[in-house]
Amino acid sequence: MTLNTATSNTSNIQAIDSAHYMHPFTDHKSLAAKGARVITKADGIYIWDSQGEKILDAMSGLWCVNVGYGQKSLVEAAATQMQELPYYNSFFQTTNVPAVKLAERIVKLAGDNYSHVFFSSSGSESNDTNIRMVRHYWATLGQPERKVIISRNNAYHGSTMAGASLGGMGGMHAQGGLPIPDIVHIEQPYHYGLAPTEDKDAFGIRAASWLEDKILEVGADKVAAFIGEPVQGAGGVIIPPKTYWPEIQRICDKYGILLICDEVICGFGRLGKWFGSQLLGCKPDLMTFAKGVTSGYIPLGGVVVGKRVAKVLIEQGGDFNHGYTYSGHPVACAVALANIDILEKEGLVDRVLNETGPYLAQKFAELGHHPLVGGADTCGLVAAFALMQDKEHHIAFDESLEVGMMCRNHCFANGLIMRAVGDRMIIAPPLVITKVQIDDMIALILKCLDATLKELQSHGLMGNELLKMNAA
Ligand code: PXG
Repeated sequence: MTLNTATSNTSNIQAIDSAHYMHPFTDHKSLAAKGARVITKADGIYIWDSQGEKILDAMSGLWCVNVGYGQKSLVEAAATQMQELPYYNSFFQTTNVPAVKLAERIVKLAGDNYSHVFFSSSGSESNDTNIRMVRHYWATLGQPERKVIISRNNAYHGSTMAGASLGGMGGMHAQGGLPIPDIVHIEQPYHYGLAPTEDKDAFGIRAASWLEDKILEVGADKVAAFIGEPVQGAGGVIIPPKTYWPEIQRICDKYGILLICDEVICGFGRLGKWFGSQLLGCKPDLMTFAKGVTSGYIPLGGVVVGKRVAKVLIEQGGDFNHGYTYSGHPVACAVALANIDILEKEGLVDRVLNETGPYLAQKFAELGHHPLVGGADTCGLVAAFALMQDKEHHIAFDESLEVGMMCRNHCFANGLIMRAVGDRMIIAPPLVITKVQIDDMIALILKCLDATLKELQSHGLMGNELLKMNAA
């Protein structure tokens, strides 16, 4: 049976899927009951399922297909490289041309502060690398007790033991005895959720001050690094006030602790700059990347290493006993080079900054007039809003109603991929999206919001009805 399946084969694929394929982050009992949607092809910003349904992929796969689907030059780059040198490692004093070229190119995009790149195959692995690297850095400098890494609630830094520990997802910590030692968390800078009436800039400074509080609580001489996503992605697209990151930088500098920005989502143009930190006003010592570096066409990740860290590791660190079979994989690096070619030639990063990003911001501001929509906000081509039961009085829905899921199901049924994180609805469309396609996407979002509103009203769950129900 081929996977380019005809409609009649869908139920067969679903049966085999549920018999043999264990999916990530999935409740298999409920999936088996309805059957997985089988995605068979893709082009531009659209994917198709095995029933022939065309779906607007407003999540770029899983925040990664930055140049959109169907880019032939990426396929050609992979095929050519596979024929020439499909694999070789970089362990035993060897290297390969695509990895060298890509390291040089990423350092240039990152800017003056950086000199090296360490490659992995995913964001999770890269964050494992970060932990090993910062602890080795401090040990090399004669301060091995500087081990603690400070992260944030609801952060997402991957799903390995270290990645999930750095992350701040309660559901992940609850399984497998996490977090591992010496990782602590502070609250996220979620203005709309935590302090909607407070001045935004003042809140940004206050949220950053939680880092200083934690450093003092742990002891500055024990803190190795702070890690954060410039804009939190999987945690619900939390866009910090503009005062936040410069203040985080100031605090890290004050105590000499390393700053790690996890750019797995924000990197490679998502926010309108090559890296999110370039937009939001900080200069991390280490930057995690993955996803957009190859637009998801092939797995690749890594860490951009700042001069401060690289100098110590290279001049004094000796052997860094760490690396992966696929570090600097020639095929993945060749695809990344072709991907960066497209981003550059089509001017996609500037387009996000100057054209599609501002246009999306304007459209999301308009969405804010919908009765369900609270706190609509965008940054480049990530955007989110909260579904609110009574937005005038800032009353959220009861969590047990799973209103986000309700809305997401309407999206699914109407040919739109939009994610729900609790009651926050989030998008991150491919960077090739045009203004006309943004209009189409907004029209679909509105349709799904109206359908959600109707469903809520039909259950008497809007406005005063719900308040009455809660009081009863
Ligand atoms: N850091 C960040 C900021 C991420 O978003 C990772 C690290 C881990 O990357 P890998 O390649 O190991 O998956 C990610 C991944 C979601 C979702 O629910 C988001 C991610 C992965 C899975 C689900 O939005 N981001």
